[in-house]
Amino acid sequence: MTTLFQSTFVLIKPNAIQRELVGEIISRFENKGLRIDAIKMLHMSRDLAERHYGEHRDKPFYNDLIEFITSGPVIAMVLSGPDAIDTARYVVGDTDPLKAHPGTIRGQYAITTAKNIVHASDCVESARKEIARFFAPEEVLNYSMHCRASI
Ligand code: FUP
Repeated sequence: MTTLFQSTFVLIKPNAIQRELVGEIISRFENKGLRIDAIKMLHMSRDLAERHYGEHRDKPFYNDLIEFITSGPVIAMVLSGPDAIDTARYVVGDTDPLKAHPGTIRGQYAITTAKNIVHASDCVESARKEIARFFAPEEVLNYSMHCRASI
């Protein structure tokens, strides 16, 4: 299979910040070999939350999802590397923490789907849209990791 150098979008959700898991979560991605190209802390507005989760607007969990994601600060990141989209999803684990492997972020730290600690883009098109939704082009840096053989 061809390896593509990609960028993906990751969001650390409010409960992860409340539980002081930010360093641990970022380390998981760094240790895997993904590069941080952009990072910021923000409190999502209702409007931004509704745009981010627009595809779920007809689902029964939608209102709770919007309430939760706007309940406190989040950390938004752009990560890049070989097959970054699938790689980040692999590090994150299944949407349902009951199905997520214990070595994944959700497998280790989440107990409900509703508060599953972290979001990562699921495809190239979502990654492109989500990066653009949270970051201006000049906020996303492209640089080389001189010391790292794996990238
Ligand atoms: P994912 O791409 O893994 O974040 O999963 P989805 O896009 O399917 O879901 C987005 C968010 O909706 C989840 F992170 C949590 C919420 N959700 C629920 O609360 N209940 C569900 O049954 C499914 C999703």
